[in-house]
Amino acid sequence: MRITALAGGVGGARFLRGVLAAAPEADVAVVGNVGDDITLHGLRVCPDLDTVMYTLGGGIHEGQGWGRAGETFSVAAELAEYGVGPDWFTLGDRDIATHLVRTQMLDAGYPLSAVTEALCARWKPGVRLIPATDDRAETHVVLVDEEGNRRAVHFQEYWVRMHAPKAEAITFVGAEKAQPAPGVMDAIAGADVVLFPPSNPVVSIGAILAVPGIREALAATSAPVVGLSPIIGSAPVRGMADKVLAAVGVETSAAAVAEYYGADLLDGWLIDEKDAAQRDRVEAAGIRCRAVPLLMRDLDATATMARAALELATELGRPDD
Ligand code: FO1
Repeated sequence: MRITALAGGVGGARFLRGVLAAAPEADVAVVGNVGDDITLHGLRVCPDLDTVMYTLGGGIHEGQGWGRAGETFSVAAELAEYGVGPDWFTLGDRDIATHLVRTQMLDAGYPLSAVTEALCARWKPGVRLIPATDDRAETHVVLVDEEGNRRAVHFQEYWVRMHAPKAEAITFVGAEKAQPAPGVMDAIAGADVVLFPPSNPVVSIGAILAVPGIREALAATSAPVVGLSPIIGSAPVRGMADKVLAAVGVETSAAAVAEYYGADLLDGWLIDEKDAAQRDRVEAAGIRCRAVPLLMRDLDATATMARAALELATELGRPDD
């Protein structure tokens, strides 16, 4: 079975571990978010691609869900001694090796998709990780800052330095000129099942959908597209989805996120049992809905979620349905 998943960072990567456990024989392609990418100290950092690569490759810092396990921070400490910032985004020594390899390959002219393939040759994540685009399409957040000035800040500054204050708008800078990376359209067209993991609908999945052609390919595919709500109750399981959903005028609820994606994209939607009362609203939007436990407490729970998503996809895929 060929599975294609659109994935952001921590939530997406953890869910993918469940997919691999639930369908060990499947051929899994992951279209990764590049909206979080940032250039720091001359190095290109791709947080969401690295989180998928490290998580599935066994190198992730489990507690954080990003960065390397067993990390040290000698370089960061030296940079601080030089007074070289930013002091709010710390790169670990091991992680810096990834950014050095990536940056020197990009500078040599390799596209990000080829760089990602080369990095994954070491980590062997067990999935084909493809960036949504080889072009730059960084997520910036429009807000009124501490001094009352309306300005756009890079997503990382919004999230890591400012701790996700009220956002007025989200922009994917340059996305309108970006092209899907080689392999992305084939991964969508050739999939038997497409999954939207419980990633951030706006700045992770949304940033991928902002690349022209990807949303259209998903709407056109005959494969069932099944998503899992990142919202349980009225709050995101992790991160700042509530803040960015508010910025795009969407209520923070499982049903509202399904409506945000729309029935042209989604065929099925898993919500947590706590939100079972919202099932009719999702079905009324033309999206098949099931209420199942959605907390990824451990690998077993995550594999069970993945199995539920694949079962719903199978049910949707049956022509008589
Ligand atoms: N998040 C933080 O809260 N503080 C950091 O200093 C930080 C550094 C960092 C370095 C590399 C990397 O891949 C991720 C890093 N993150 C950090 C997490 C990052 O903001 C998130 O992984 C995503 O961009 C949001 O999902």
